[in-house]
Amino acid sequence: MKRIVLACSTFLLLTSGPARADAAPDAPKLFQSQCARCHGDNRLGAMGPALLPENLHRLRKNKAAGVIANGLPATQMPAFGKKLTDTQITTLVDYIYSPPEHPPVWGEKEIRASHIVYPAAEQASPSDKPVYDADPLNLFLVVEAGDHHVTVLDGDRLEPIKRFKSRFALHGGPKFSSTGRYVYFASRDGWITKYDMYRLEVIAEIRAGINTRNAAVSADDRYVMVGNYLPHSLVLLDAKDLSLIKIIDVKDDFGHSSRVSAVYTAPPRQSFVVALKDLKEVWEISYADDPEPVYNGLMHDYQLKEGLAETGRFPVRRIRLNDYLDDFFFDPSYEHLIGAARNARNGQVVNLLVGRKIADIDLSGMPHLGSGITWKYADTRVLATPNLKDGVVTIIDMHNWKTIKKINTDGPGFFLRSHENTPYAWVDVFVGPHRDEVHVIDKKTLEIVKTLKPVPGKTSGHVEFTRDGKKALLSIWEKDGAIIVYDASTLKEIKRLPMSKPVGKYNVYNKITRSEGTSH
Ligand code: DHE
Repeated sequence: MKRIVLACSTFLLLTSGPARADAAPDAPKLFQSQCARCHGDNRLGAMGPALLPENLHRLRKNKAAGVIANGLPATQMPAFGKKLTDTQITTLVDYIYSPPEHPPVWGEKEIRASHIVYPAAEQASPSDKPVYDADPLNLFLVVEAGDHHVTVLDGDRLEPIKRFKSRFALHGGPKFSSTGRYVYFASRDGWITKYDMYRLEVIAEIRAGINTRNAAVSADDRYVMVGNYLPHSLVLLDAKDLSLIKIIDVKDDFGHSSRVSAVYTAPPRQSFVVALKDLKEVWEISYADDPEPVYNGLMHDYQLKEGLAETGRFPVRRIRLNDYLDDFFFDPSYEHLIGAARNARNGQVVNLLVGRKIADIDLSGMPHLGSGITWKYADTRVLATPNLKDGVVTIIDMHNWKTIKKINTDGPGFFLRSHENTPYAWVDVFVGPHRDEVHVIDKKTLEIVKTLKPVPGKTSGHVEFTRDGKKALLSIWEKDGAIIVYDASTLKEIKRLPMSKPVGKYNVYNKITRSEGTSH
């Protein structure tokens, strides 16, 4: 563990002189001379991000070549176009998109060595008051992917109160502690950052994986669980200072390992629930001091014996399925999880009490269940989800798991958001050609009542509401982007705040009260 007293701001020069262009380029040598100082000798990342196929899968090779040639504005990645030939750039691209000769290791030693506890950790006290006069529960965190920063936004005055540099490429929703005092961010490169929302300071950081999916915080505020693609592991951290508690290898009975698709907390069950990319199993890991009563009250003895692969602290209960379950979504009682099935024809409902699939649902394509939401509709509750492949929002009755309606949209979309106090649900469609549009759906009629085009030609997506549900904040996902604030009932624009590719935004109150209109 490192204790950092002063923030270190070293500006590293990437190059060691022009590379020779005549001989056939030697990729490893070229990498060592041009890239290793920032991206690590072993490509696992250092000041710059990791450069391994798993970490790069979202970037097309020709784009990567462009980044090497032209650099990345607002980062320390310089342009190599004048120093390297096209052949050398292609060689580097091929190299970083190839698996390394020796599979990278990220185990206990590496995780512990990455641990940083900042002075703020010791200074923070339970009696602290916020260092600002805004409502701490109506703050928003806005993740700005353009230059890898986070803005803390006052949700009443709609003004930023702080902006700080984040780790490279944060992804997924930051997870708040139960009072909203602390928040935990996860980056795609595996960095977990704990931030104090009262003092507005970073408390601690640790790199839990090489390529991380997401993180969850236990409802009792004691643990953080991190799910990784690389290596195939779950990493349990102490939420106080992010120190490592346990690494759980993700393997089945035969030793087949799996990437983790997603991990979430199920508060009433005092457990983490984990979806696996490569095994037909869902895992439930209890964080209760004594998990027996939780499981015993809910399962037959047979399932208890069958289901618990490990005993002792943090036992892994393994629910076997007959299809893979990717991303998923809980019902409000946390008894069911609703997941996409790999067959791309239907979704599946798994009952956590009995530990098996209880229904198939009509969800084809690629529903983005992590952004599903629910609301009361007539005498039932519905689940609604957008779809990453089809221009459709599917509405499902949660009492019988039947589809009530498919709302056709102008394209596939990522995020659907609402709030208890608003009659509308907002869905973006930016995966398709109408990336500048957002539909507003009436939750009573299940009809699109308005299509907004906030900035023609510019990508718009991801909405989050103020704690009272009266205002909706929408992102314009461009380098010179913005947050646009709307009156959630008149749908009129109130304000624009310039931001650098603001991806997601997260309201403290809506998250800690587990609002039905947002993700948790
Ligand atoms: Fe996400 C959340 C998976 C690509 C922006 N995304 C999540 C979550 C999962 C997920 C499992 C929930 C994690 C959580 O909050 O704990 N995302 C995936 C994918 O499988 C996918 C399609 C491919 C991948 O590369 O991983 C994917 N996601 C993207 C993007 O391309 C987006 C649009 C831009 C980006 O930053 O990468 C993106 N994902 C987001 C955001 C959230 C998210 C903003 C949090 C939404 C929220 O309101 O909670």
